[in-house]
Amino acid sequence: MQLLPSGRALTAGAVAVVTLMAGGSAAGAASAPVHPATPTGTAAAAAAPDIPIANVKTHLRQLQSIATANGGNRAHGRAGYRASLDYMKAKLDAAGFTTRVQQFSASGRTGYNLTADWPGGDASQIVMAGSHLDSVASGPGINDNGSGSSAVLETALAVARSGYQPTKHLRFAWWGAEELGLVGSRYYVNSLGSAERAKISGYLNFDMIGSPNPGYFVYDDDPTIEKTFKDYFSGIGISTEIETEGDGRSDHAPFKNAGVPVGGLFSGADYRKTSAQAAKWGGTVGQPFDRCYHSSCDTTANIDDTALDRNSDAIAYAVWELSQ
Ligand code: DTR
Ligand code: CA
Ligand code: ZN
Ligand code: ZN
Repeated sequence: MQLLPSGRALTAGAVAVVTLMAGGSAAGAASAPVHPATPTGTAAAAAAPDIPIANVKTHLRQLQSIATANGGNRAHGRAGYRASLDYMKAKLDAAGFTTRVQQFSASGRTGYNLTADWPGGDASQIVMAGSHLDSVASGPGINDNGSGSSAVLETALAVARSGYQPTKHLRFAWWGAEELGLVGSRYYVNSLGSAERAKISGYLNFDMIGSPNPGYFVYDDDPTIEKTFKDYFSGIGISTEIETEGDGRSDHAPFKNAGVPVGGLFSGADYRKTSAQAAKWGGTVGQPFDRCYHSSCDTTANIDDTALDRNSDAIAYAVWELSQ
């Protein structure tokens, strides 16, 4: 497998594309055997780009500033939530996405979902990646769930930067009122109708992916999605565990209940890390994966950069792999 200067591996097909574009012959330039494109010019698999952790952390700092300027939180129905959504939407509009804001009511307050469609791809095969954007009222919610929201945003921006034209259609989403009980995502799924729901070939959920004492958990729902994530992590030498507590605990649940294949990643919340887990992942035995879960200390200091980086790159890998 050929490596780019960045050290990232290229799939054999992508090597063929790079080699051909450089004027070399697909067969002659790569160390691994490369299957030259067929005469019909079948598109080679595109390799996901590295997601710059610096960019993800810039989004986290913005969300922190928004919370600080709005009573210390980004909760449903509060100014900090809408300001968080406006930040995300502005980035996506500038990058060429078709964005939509969906309004709903919960607990007597107005809530909002944000979706961003990347133009092109087969509209009957929609790959979705999403995360909840709201925090609890007691804090800024930087790990829960600024981490997922920022990583999904940066993956969407990487799609735009690379000019990726997948076979399937890409839609990214940021949900409101998850902390009230998956309200925004459930409202979205229910509002789709059965014909639209049937077009969603998979929904990938990211809720807490930068925990300070991190674990590497993969949702055990759709086997193809699960394998995609596990393949990524085994490729970088990180062992994973199945997320067994996740059923019903985040925004993949309404999609799963509607028959949509789902998957996702999780770095842990208030459960404590075992010695066996610390042996493979490092960190602190007996401490929670995130001791600031649902607390005011869930700030930009409550993030493990390595976990956030690895999970962000895994998101990009899965979005590219599942949309080819
Ligand atoms: N309920 C989520 C956090 C959470 C707890 N367990 C899991 C498992 C899988 C995904 C998310 C979670 C929240 O507080 O937002
Ligand atoms: Ca990265
Ligand atoms: Zn939460
Ligand atoms: Zn959450």
